[in-house]
Amino acid sequence: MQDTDALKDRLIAAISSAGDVESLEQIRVSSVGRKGEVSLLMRELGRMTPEERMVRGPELNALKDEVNLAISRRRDELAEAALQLRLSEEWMDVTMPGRTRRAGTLHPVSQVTEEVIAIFGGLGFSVAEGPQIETDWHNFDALNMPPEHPARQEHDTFYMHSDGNDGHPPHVLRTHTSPVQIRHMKSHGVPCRVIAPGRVYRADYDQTHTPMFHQYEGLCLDRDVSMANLKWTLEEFCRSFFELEGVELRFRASHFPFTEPSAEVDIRCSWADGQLKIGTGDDWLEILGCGMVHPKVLEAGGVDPDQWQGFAFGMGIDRLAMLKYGIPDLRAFFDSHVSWLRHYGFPPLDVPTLHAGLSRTGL
Ligand code: 2NL
Repeated sequence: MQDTDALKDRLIAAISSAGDVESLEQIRVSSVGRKGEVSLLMRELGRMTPEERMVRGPELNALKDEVNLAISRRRDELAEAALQLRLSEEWMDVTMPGRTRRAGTLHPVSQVTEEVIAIFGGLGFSVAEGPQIETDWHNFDALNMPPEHPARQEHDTFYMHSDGNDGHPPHVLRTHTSPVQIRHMKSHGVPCRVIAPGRVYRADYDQTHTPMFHQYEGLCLDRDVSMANLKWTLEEFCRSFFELEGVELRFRASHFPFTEPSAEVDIRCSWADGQLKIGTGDDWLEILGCGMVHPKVLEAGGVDPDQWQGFAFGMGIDRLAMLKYGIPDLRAFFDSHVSWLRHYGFPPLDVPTLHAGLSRTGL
Protein backbone atom coordinates (compact mmCIF):
# COMPACT_ATOMS: atom_id res chain seq x y z
CA MET A 1 0.00 0.00 0.00
CA GLN A 2 2.84 2.32 0.89
CA ASP A 3 4.62 1.69 -2.46
CA THR A 4 1.38 2.17 -4.33
CA ASP A 5 0.71 5.52 -2.65
CA ALA A 6 4.24 6.73 -3.33
CA LEU A 7 4.06 5.57 -6.94
CA LYS A 8 0.67 7.27 -7.33
CA ASP A 9 1.95 10.57 -5.92
CA ARG A 10 4.99 10.47 -8.19
CA LEU A 11 2.93 9.70 -11.32
CA ILE A 12 0.20 12.27 -10.56
CA ALA A 13 2.88 14.92 -9.92
CA ALA A 14 4.60 14.07 -13.23
CA ILE A 15 1.28 14.17 -15.07
CA SER A 16 0.29 17.55 -13.71
CA SER A 17 3.65 19.06 -14.58
CA ALA A 18 3.69 17.66 -18.14
CA GLY A 19 4.06 20.73 -20.36
CA ASP A 20 2.87 19.27 -23.67
CA VAL A 21 1.04 16.28 -25.15
CA GLU A 22 4.28 14.53 -26.16
CA SER A 23 5.71 14.35 -22.60
CA LEU A 24 2.27 13.39 -21.30
CA GLU A 25 2.23 10.51 -23.78
CA GLN A 26 5.66 9.39 -22.57
CA ILE A 27 4.38 9.29 -19.00
CA ARG A 28 1.38 7.27 -20.13
CA VAL A 29 3.55 4.70 -21.94
CA SER A 30 5.98 4.34 -19.02
CA SER A 31 3.17 3.97 -16.43
CA VAL A 32 0.03 2.33 -17.75
CA GLY A 33 1.46 1.28 -21.16
CA ARG A 34 1.98 -2.43 -21.88
CA LYS A 35 5.44 -2.44 -20.30
CA GLY A 36 4.82 0.44 -17.90
CA GLU A 37 5.47 0.47 -14.19
CA VAL A 38 1.84 -0.10 -13.19
CA SER A 39 1.39 -2.86 -15.80
CA LEU A 40 4.53 -4.67 -14.56
CA LEU A 41 3.20 -4.57 -10.98
CA MET A 42 -0.11 -6.00 -12.20
CA ARG A 43 1.73 -8.82 -13.92
CA GLU A 44 3.07 -9.93 -10.48
CA LEU A 45 -0.50 -10.57 -9.26
CA GLY A 46 -0.32 -14.02 -10.86
CA ARG A 47 2.47 -15.11 -8.55
CA MET A 48 0.69 -14.01 -5.35
CA THR A 49 -1.42 -16.00 -2.95
CA PRO A 50 -5.18 -15.49 -3.30
CA GLU A 51 -5.23 -13.47 -0.07
CA GLU A 52 -2.48 -11.10 -1.23
CA ARG A 53 -4.17 -10.81 -4.62
CA MET A 54 -7.49 -9.81 -3.02
CA VAL A 55 -5.75 -6.78 -1.50
CA ARG A 56 -3.24 -5.86 -4.26
CA GLY A 57 -5.60 -6.44 -7.22
CA PRO A 58 -8.18 -3.73 -6.38
CA GLU A 59 -5.35 -1.43 -5.21
CA LEU A 60 -3.51 -1.64 -8.53
CA ASN A 61 -6.74 -1.38 -10.56
CA ALA A 62 -7.65 1.77 -8.65
CA LEU A 63 -4.15 3.15 -9.28
CA LYS A 64 -4.42 2.47 -12.99
CA ASP A 65 -7.85 4.16 -13.18
CA GLU A 66 -6.60 7.21 -11.31
CA VAL A 67 -3.53 7.54 -13.52
CA ASN A 68 -5.65 7.20 -16.70
CA LEU A 69 -8.14 9.78 -15.41
CA ALA A 70 -5.33 12.21 -14.49
CA ILE A 71 -3.78 11.80 -17.95
CA SER A 72 -7.03 12.47 -19.75
CA ARG A 73 -7.73 15.54 -17.56
CA ARG A 74 -4.25 16.89 -18.21
CA ARG A 75 -4.69 16.26 -21.96
CA ASP A 76 -7.90 18.35 -21.90
CA GLU A 77 -6.12 21.11 -19.95
CA LEU A 78 -3.28 21.21 -22.46
CA ALA A 79 -5.70 21.31 -25.42
CA GLU A 80 -7.67 24.10 -23.78
CA ALA A 81 -4.46 26.07 -23.07
CA ALA A 82 -3.34 25.61 -26.71
CA LEU A 83 -6.73 26.84 -27.92
CA GLN A 84 -6.61 29.88 -25.62
CA LEU A 85 -3.14 30.69 -26.92
CA ARG A 86 -4.31 30.55 -30.57
CA LEU A 87 -7.38 32.63 -29.73
CA SER A 88 -5.22 35.31 -28.15
CA GLU A 89 -2.68 35.36 -31.00
CA GLU A 90 -4.82 34.84 -34.09
CA TRP A 91 -7.41 37.54 -34.53
CA MET A 92 -8.86 39.65 -37.27
CA ASP A 93 -10.51 43.04 -37.48
CA VAL A 94 -13.89 42.28 -39.00
CA THR A 95 -14.64 45.99 -39.20
CA MET A 96 -11.86 46.55 -41.76
CA PRO A 97 -13.09 47.43 -45.26
CA GLY A 98 -12.79 44.55 -47.78
CA ARG A 99 -10.39 44.55 -50.72
CA THR A 100 -12.40 45.89 -53.66
CA ARG A 101 -12.10 44.45 -57.13
CA ARG A 102 -13.13 46.57 -60.06
CA ALA A 103 -15.87 44.95 -62.12
CA GLY A 104 -15.55 44.94 -65.89
CA THR A 105 -17.95 46.96 -68.04
CA LEU A 106 -20.33 46.21 -70.88
CA HIS A 107 -19.09 47.51 -74.22
CA PRO A 108 -21.31 50.27 -75.68
CA VAL A 109 -22.08 47.93 -78.61
CA SER A 110 -23.42 45.31 -76.17
CA GLN A 111 -25.35 47.96 -74.27
CA VAL A 112 -26.98 49.40 -77.41
CA THR A 113 -27.75 45.89 -78.70
CA GLU A 114 -29.56 45.13 -75.42
CA GLU A 115 -31.43 48.42 -75.64
CA VAL A 116 -32.54 47.71 -79.22
CA ILE A 117 -33.66 44.19 -78.24
CA ALA A 118 -35.63 45.61 -75.27
CA ILE A 119 -37.39 48.22 -77.43
CA PHE A 120 -38.32 45.84 -80.24
CA GLY A 121 -39.24 43.18 -77.69
CA GLY A 122 -41.87 45.63 -76.48
CA LEU A 123 -43.17 45.93 -80.06
CA GLY A 124 -43.52 42.15 -80.45
CA PHE A 125 -40.26 41.44 -82.29
CA SER A 126 -38.07 38.49 -81.35
CA VAL A 127 -34.35 38.06 -82.02
CA ALA A 128 -32.96 35.90 -84.84
CA GLU A 129 -29.35 34.81 -85.24
CA GLY A 130 -27.38 33.15 -88.01
CA PRO A 131 -23.86 32.28 -89.20
CA GLN A 132 -21.21 34.94 -89.86
CA ILE A 133 -19.75 32.85 -92.69
CA GLU A 134 -22.52 32.74 -95.27
CA THR A 135 -23.20 31.21 -98.62
CA ASP A 136 -23.04 33.58 -101.55
CA TRP A 137 -26.70 32.73 -102.16
CA HIS A 138 -27.99 33.76 -98.68
CA ASN A 139 -25.88 36.94 -98.59
CA PHE A 140 -26.57 38.14 -102.16
CA ASP A 141 -28.77 36.13 -104.58
CA ALA A 142 -31.66 35.76 -102.13
CA LEU A 143 -31.58 39.53 -101.62
CA ASN A 144 -32.16 40.22 -105.29
CA MET A 145 -28.48 40.73 -106.00
CA PRO A 146 -27.57 38.24 -108.75
CA PRO A 147 -23.84 37.70 -109.52
CA GLU A 148 -23.61 40.52 -112.07
CA HIS A 149 -25.43 43.06 -109.84
CA PRO A 150 -23.37 46.25 -109.31
CA ALA A 151 -24.33 46.41 -105.60
CA ARG A 152 -22.18 43.33 -105.02
CA GLN A 153 -19.05 45.36 -105.81
CA GLU A 154 -20.13 48.11 -103.40
CA HIS A 155 -20.20 45.61 -100.57
CA ASP A 156 -16.37 45.13 -100.43
CA THR A 157 -16.90 41.48 -99.62
CA PHE A 158 -14.42 39.22 -97.83
CA TYR A 159 -14.34 35.85 -99.61
CA MET A 160 -13.44 32.56 -97.90
CA HIS A 161 -10.80 30.34 -99.46
CA SER A 162 -12.16 27.90 -102.04
CA ASP A 163 -10.35 25.39 -104.24
CA GLY A 164 -12.87 26.28 -106.95
CA ASN A 165 -13.59 22.68 -107.88
CA ASP A 166 -16.90 22.01 -106.14
CA GLY A 167 -18.99 24.05 -108.58
CA HIS A 168 -20.11 26.49 -105.83
CA PRO A 169 -19.04 30.11 -105.46
CA PRO A 170 -16.87 30.68 -102.37
CA HIS A 171 -18.53 31.43 -99.02
CA VAL A 172 -18.39 35.02 -97.79
CA LEU A 173 -18.21 36.84 -94.45
CA ARG A 174 -21.74 38.24 -94.29
CA THR A 175 -21.80 41.87 -95.42
CA HIS A 176 -25.13 42.54 -93.65
CA THR A 177 -27.50 40.59 -91.35
CA SER A 178 -30.15 40.21 -94.09
CA PRO A 179 -29.18 36.53 -94.69
CA VAL A 180 -30.27 35.84 -91.08
CA GLN A 181 -33.75 36.99 -92.05
CA ILE A 182 -33.76 34.94 -95.26
CA ARG A 183 -32.97 31.88 -93.12
CA HIS A 184 -35.65 32.90 -90.63
CA MET A 185 -38.31 33.23 -93.37
CA LYS A 186 -37.41 29.78 -94.67
CA SER A 187 -37.44 28.09 -91.26
CA HIS A 188 -40.30 29.92 -89.50
CA GLY A 189 -42.50 31.19 -92.34
CA VAL A 190 -45.06 33.98 -91.96
CA PRO A 191 -46.33 36.06 -90.22
CA CYS A 192 -43.01 37.27 -88.87
CA ARG A 193 -41.55 39.99 -86.69
CA VAL A 194 -37.83 39.65 -86.02
CA ILE A 195 -34.73 41.70 -85.55
CA ALA A 196 -31.29 40.34 -86.43
CA PRO A 197 -28.44 42.11 -84.62
CA GLY A 198 -24.85 41.03 -85.15
CA ARG A 199 -21.38 41.38 -86.62
CA VAL A 200 -20.93 42.10 -90.30
CA TYR A 201 -17.78 42.42 -92.40
CA ARG A 202 -16.62 44.64 -95.26
CA ALA A 203 -13.09 45.15 -96.62
CA ASP A 204 -12.98 48.85 -95.78
CA TYR A 205 -10.79 50.64 -93.23
CA ASP A 206 -10.55 54.40 -92.66
CA GLN A 207 -11.66 57.11 -90.18
CA THR A 208 -15.31 56.04 -90.31
CA HIS A 209 -15.10 52.38 -91.39
CA THR A 210 -13.78 49.24 -89.70
CA PRO A 211 -13.61 45.85 -91.47
CA MET A 212 -15.92 44.39 -88.81
CA PHE A 213 -18.84 46.38 -87.49
CA HIS A 214 -22.32 45.78 -86.04
CA GLN A 215 -25.73 46.29 -87.48
CA TYR A 216 -29.25 45.17 -86.89
CA GLU A 217 -32.01 44.66 -89.34
CA GLY A 218 -35.72 44.27 -88.74
CA LEU A 219 -38.32 42.36 -90.72
CA CYS A 220 -42.10 42.45 -90.33
CA LEU A 221 -44.27 40.33 -92.65
CA ASP A 222 -48.02 39.94 -92.52
CA ARG A 223 -51.06 40.03 -94.81
CA ASP A 224 -51.65 43.75 -94.45
CA VAL A 225 -48.48 45.64 -93.60
CA SER A 226 -47.80 49.04 -95.12
CA MET A 227 -45.23 51.81 -95.30
CA ALA A 228 -47.33 53.59 -92.63
CA ASN A 229 -46.63 50.76 -90.19
CA LEU A 230 -42.94 51.06 -91.08
CA LYS A 231 -42.95 54.81 -90.33
CA TRP A 232 -44.69 54.34 -86.98
CA THR A 233 -42.37 51.52 -85.94
CA LEU A 234 -39.22 53.50 -86.73
CA GLU A 235 -40.54 56.66 -85.05
CA GLU A 236 -41.45 54.63 -81.98
CA PHE A 237 -37.99 53.11 -81.95
CA CYS A 238 -36.21 56.48 -82.19
CA ARG A 239 -38.47 58.06 -79.55
CA SER A 240 -37.63 55.23 -77.18
CA PHE A 241 -33.94 54.83 -78.05
CA PHE A 242 -32.96 58.52 -77.98
CA GLU A 243 -35.41 59.19 -75.13
CA LEU A 244 -36.97 62.11 -77.04
CA GLU A 245 -40.72 62.73 -76.99
CA GLY A 246 -41.38 64.66 -80.19
CA VAL A 247 -38.71 63.02 -82.35
CA GLU A 248 -38.89 63.94 -86.05
CA LEU A 249 -37.83 61.67 -88.88
CA ARG A 250 -37.49 62.53 -92.58
CA PHE A 251 -38.02 59.81 -95.18
CA ARG A 252 -36.09 60.33 -98.44
CA ALA A 253 -36.72 58.12 -101.47
CA SER A 254 -33.73 55.86 -102.06
CA HIS A 255 -32.84 52.52 -103.59
CA PHE A 256 -31.87 49.10 -102.27
CA PRO A 257 -32.05 45.91 -104.36
CA PHE A 258 -34.01 44.14 -101.59
CA THR A 259 -36.79 46.70 -101.01
CA GLU A 260 -39.27 48.54 -103.22
CA PRO A 261 -40.07 51.28 -102.50
CA SER A 262 -36.99 52.15 -100.47
CA ALA A 263 -36.16 55.07 -98.22
CA GLU A 264 -33.30 56.51 -96.25
CA VAL A 265 -34.28 58.06 -92.94
CA ASP A 266 -32.81 61.16 -91.32
CA ILE A 267 -33.33 62.38 -87.75
CA ARG A 268 -33.59 66.07 -86.82
CA CYS A 269 -30.46 67.44 -85.19
CA SER A 270 -28.27 70.51 -84.66
CA TRP A 271 -24.55 71.17 -84.75
CA ALA A 272 -24.00 73.97 -82.21
CA ASP A 273 -20.26 74.70 -81.52
CA GLY A 274 -19.27 71.40 -83.08
CA GLN A 275 -21.56 69.55 -80.61
CA LEU A 276 -24.14 67.27 -82.17
CA LYS A 277 -27.56 67.41 -80.57
CA ILE A 278 -30.24 64.95 -81.66
CA GLY A 279 -33.91 66.00 -81.65
CA THR A 280 -33.85 69.77 -82.23
CA GLY A 281 -32.29 72.10 -84.80
CA ASP A 282 -32.35 72.64 -88.55
CA ASP A 283 -30.04 69.84 -89.66
CA TRP A 284 -30.75 66.24 -90.56
CA LEU A 285 -28.58 63.21 -89.89
CA GLU A 286 -29.00 59.95 -91.81
CA ILE A 287 -29.51 57.04 -89.40
CA LEU A 288 -31.04 54.13 -91.31
CA GLY A 289 -32.32 52.59 -94.53
CA CYS A 290 -35.63 50.82 -95.03
CA GLY A 291 -38.41 49.86 -97.41
CA MET A 292 -41.09 47.37 -98.38
CA VAL A 293 -39.59 43.91 -98.93
CA HIS A 294 -39.07 43.17 -102.65
CA PRO A 295 -41.34 40.37 -103.99
CA LYS A 296 -38.29 38.51 -105.27
CA VAL A 297 -36.82 38.49 -101.74
CA LEU A 298 -40.07 37.11 -100.33
CA GLU A 299 -39.97 34.37 -102.98
CA ALA A 300 -36.37 33.51 -102.11
CA GLY A 301 -37.49 33.16 -98.49
CA GLY A 302 -40.28 30.80 -99.53
CA VAL A 303 -43.03 33.37 -98.86
CA ASP A 304 -45.84 33.97 -101.41
CA PRO A 305 -45.70 37.66 -102.43
CA ASP A 306 -49.34 37.56 -103.56
CA GLN A 307 -50.46 36.69 -100.01
CA TRP A 308 -47.88 38.45 -97.84
CA GLN A 309 -46.02 41.70 -97.70
CA GLY A 310 -43.93 43.61 -95.21
CA PHE A 311 -41.26 46.08 -94.34
CA ALA A 312 -37.59 45.78 -93.53
CA PHE A 313 -34.95 48.16 -92.22
CA GLY A 314 -31.32 48.20 -91.25
CA MET A 315 -29.02 50.40 -89.17
CA GLY A 316 -25.53 50.48 -87.74
CA ILE A 317 -25.25 49.67 -84.04
CA ASP A 318 -21.78 51.25 -83.64
CA ARG A 319 -23.10 54.45 -85.18
CA LEU A 320 -26.17 54.46 -82.90
CA ALA A 321 -23.84 54.05 -79.90
CA MET A 322 -21.65 56.95 -81.04
CA LEU A 323 -24.69 59.21 -81.54
CA LYS A 324 -26.45 58.34 -78.28
CA TYR A 325 -23.42 58.30 -75.99
CA GLY A 326 -21.27 60.97 -77.68
CA ILE A 327 -18.39 58.65 -78.54
CA PRO A 328 -16.17 60.41 -81.09
CA ASP A 329 -13.92 57.77 -82.68
CA LEU A 330 -15.26 54.57 -84.24
CA ARG A 331 -11.90 52.82 -84.34
CA ALA A 332 -11.52 53.03 -80.55
CA PHE A 333 -14.51 50.65 -80.34
CA PHE A 334 -12.28 47.76 -81.30
CA ASP A 335 -9.00 48.70 -79.56
CA SER A 336 -10.00 47.09 -76.23
CA HIS A 337 -8.25 49.74 -74.12
CA VAL A 338 -9.30 49.22 -70.52
CA SER A 339 -9.34 52.98 -69.85
CA TRP A 340 -11.73 53.51 -72.79
CA LEU A 341 -13.95 50.64 -71.65
CA ARG A 342 -14.08 52.06 -68.10
CA HIS A 343 -15.04 55.47 -69.47
CA TYR A 344 -17.61 54.45 -72.08
CA GLY A 345 -18.67 51.05 -70.67
CA PHE A 346 -21.82 50.20 -68.70
CA PRO A 347 -22.45 48.37 -65.40
CA PRO A 348 -22.57 44.71 -66.42
CA LEU A 349 -25.53 43.66 -64.28
CA ASP A 350 -27.77 46.63 -65.08
CA VAL A 351 -29.69 45.12 -68.00
CA PRO A 352 -31.60 47.75 -70.00
CA THR A 353 -35.37 47.58 -69.66
CA LEU A 354 -38.08 49.93 -70.89
CA HIS A 355 -39.55 50.51 -67.41
CA ALA A 356 -36.22 51.24 -65.65
CA GLY A 357 -35.06 53.67 -68.34
CA LEU A 358 -32.91 52.11 -71.04
CA SER A 359 -29.54 53.56 -70.17
CA ARG A 360 -29.59 54.26 -66.45
CA THR A 361 -26.03 53.68 -65.35
CA GLY A 362 -27.00 52.65 -61.84
CA LEU A 363 -23.86 54.41 -60.54
C1 2NL B 1 -28.89 50.31 -94.31
C2 2NL B 1 -29.96 49.71 -95.09
C3 2NL B 1 -31.52 47.94 -95.12
C4 2NL B 1 -32.86 46.01 -95.34
C5 2NL B 1 -31.73 46.61 -94.87
C6 2NL B 1 -33.81 43.76 -95.73
C7 2NL B 1 -33.76 42.45 -95.33
C8 2NL B 1 -34.56 41.54 -95.96
C9 2NL B 1 -35.40 41.93 -96.95
C10 2NL B 1 -35.40 43.24 -97.30
CL1 2NL B 1 -34.53 39.92 -95.51
N1 2NL B 1 -34.61 44.15 -96.69
N2 2NL B 1 -33.01 44.66 -95.09
C11 2NL B 1 -33.79 46.74 -96.03
C12 2NL B 1 -33.58 48.09 -96.28
C13 2NL B 1 -32.43 48.71 -95.83
O1 2NL B 1 -30.37 48.49 -94.62
O2 2NL B 1 -28.58 51.44 -94.50
N3 2NL B 1 -28.30 49.55 -93.41
C14 2NL B 1 -27.24 50.00 -92.57
